[in-house]
This record gives sequence, C-alpha cells and structure tokens, in this order.
Amino acid sequence: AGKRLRVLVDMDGVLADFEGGFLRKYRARYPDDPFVPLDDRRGFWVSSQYGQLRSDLCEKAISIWESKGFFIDLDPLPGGVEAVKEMARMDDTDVFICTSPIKHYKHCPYEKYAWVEKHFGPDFLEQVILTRDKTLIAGDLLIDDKPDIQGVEPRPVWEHILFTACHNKHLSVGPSQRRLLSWLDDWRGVLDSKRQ
Ligand code: BVP
Repeated sequence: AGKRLRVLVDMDGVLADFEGGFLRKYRARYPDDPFVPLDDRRGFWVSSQYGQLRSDLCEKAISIWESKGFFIDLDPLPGGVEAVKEMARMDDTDVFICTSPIKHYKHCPYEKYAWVEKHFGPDFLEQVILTRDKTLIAGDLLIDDKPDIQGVEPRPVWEHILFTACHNKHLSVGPSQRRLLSWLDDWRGVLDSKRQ
C-alpha cells in the first residue's frame, strides 16, 4: 500500500474553454476588428498575440476576460468534468483544481468558485486552490496547458503534464515532457504511472 496520489488540475484551457469563450465574446463585442482564429493561436498569452496583430487589440482582449460573466459562462471542455469527478472517486487519490485568477479581482475569483459549484457541486469547493504561483503547491501531477509554469520555487514537486490546447499544439516539447492530448487521452495511465 503506497501513499495517496495528489493530482492538481488547471481550470482555464483544461476544464473550462477559455479560448473558445474568449473568441466568441470578443467577436460579439468587437465585430469590426480583426481576430485570431483558434487554429492560428500561438503562445499562451492571448493578449500578446492580439497586441501583435494590432497594438490597440491587446487592451480590447483584456477587456473581455475582465468583464462580468466571462469566467462563469465558459463551457466545460469535453470530458474534463467527468474525468475529474472520476479521479475524485478513485481510491487513494486526492484531486484539486489549481487555477490562477487574474489580478482584476472584481469578478474572476467569485466566478471561478461559482463555475466549480455549477459543474461539480458545492462539496467540490473544498478542492479549489486559487494561486498566482503554482510552484508553491505540492502535488504528484499538475495537468496544465501552460508550457512554462514558473514561480518562486525553482524545483516544484509535481510533474507537469502539458494538456494540449490550440496555443501549444505546435510546440515541440522536450522528451521528458509528457502530454495529455485531451480528456479522451489516457489520463488514467498517467495517474497510474505515478502511484507507488
Ligand atoms: O485566469 C486566466 C486568464 C489569464 O491568466 C489566467 C491563466 O491561469 P492558469 O490557466 O495559468 O491557471 N490570462 C491572462 C492573459 C493576459 C493578461 Br494581460 C492572457 O492572455 N491569457 C490568460 O489566460
């Protein structure tokens, strides 16, 4: 009998469709401005790519996720909620949703909790970790779509599993970096590989 497995699961881009929700609301609010189709997304930061497209579009992009209703309205990504619920029911397994709120705090932290309550139920609020620095959080696995996860701890204890997203699918990552292509991919095998 080994120790319990602790899994940290990111929210935006892994459980919640940040990119799809952003593009839909951006196009609705700024119908006459250019946009980046999801197939053309490169780099984690939406605001940077929009700023490169045209300098005024950086702040227009930011205005979308700073708006009331942005985070609560995000659709779940296929299979994510079901996978996390299944993980939570597994023996010797603890799962936490580990997500970084934006610094414009008026709506985002509230709506992140509300999203978890809506899709997982109120008991699952116990599993929410809001932090701007995921390197401080101890876990066996961190499933996250951000390619470079950095913070003040130079040697985080988790293994980062890169969750494929429109902005990272073309990135060639090192041979040591494991990926989950989607929630249809073998996430159970990834968890089993970390069990003692
Ligand atoms: O809350 C999300 C949105 C925000 O960063 C957070 C990413 O959290 P994790 O997925 O790492 O937990 N965000 C902000 C910007 C630009 C800010 Br200026 C962006 O381009 N993309 C983005 O996701």
